[in-house]
Amino acid sequence: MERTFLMIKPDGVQRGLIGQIMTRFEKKGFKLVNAKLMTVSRELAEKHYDELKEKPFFGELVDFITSGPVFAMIWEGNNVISVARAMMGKTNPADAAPGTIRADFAVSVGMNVIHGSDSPENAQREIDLWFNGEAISYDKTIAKWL
Ligand code: DAT
Ligand code: MG
Repeated sequence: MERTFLMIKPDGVQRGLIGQIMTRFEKKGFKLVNAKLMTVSRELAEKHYDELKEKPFFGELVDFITSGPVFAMIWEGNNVISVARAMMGKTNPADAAPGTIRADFAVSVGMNVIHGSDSPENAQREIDLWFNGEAISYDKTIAKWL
């Protein structure tokens, strides 16, 4: 079963959006297999966003991600990587389709509330980086209805 790494960024935590965002993924039928509220070191933020280190906004991005606690999660389900990205909406909330998380909860590209892995390779890399690869395996009786 596919797994992805999702993270509610410091703006989402400060604005009290953790519950509403998690509810969307629960209602969709995805399974939560790990989660934690945590502060982020610069080292972790820089490793996480390593692909963007040459971008002009990299310093601001690391400042932002380390500015307050984030809520890190691993979710499991069919095609969860691409479906979670679709539920999040485009990177810039101004371009995100109505009904997506970024469209409904955010207005600026810098503070766009949520991160989600963009490929199977990055999902595995990010699950290893943030959770040391650890997730909870368990059955839900509802699974046969999904
Ligand atoms: P995504 O988060 O949709 O995967 P990304 O990986 O390209 O987008 O960029 C990571 C984060 O960096 C993004 O969520 C917000 C920030 N960012 C991206 N492009 C930006 C820009 N042009 N100006 C400021 N911040 C930007
Ligand atoms: Mg990305």
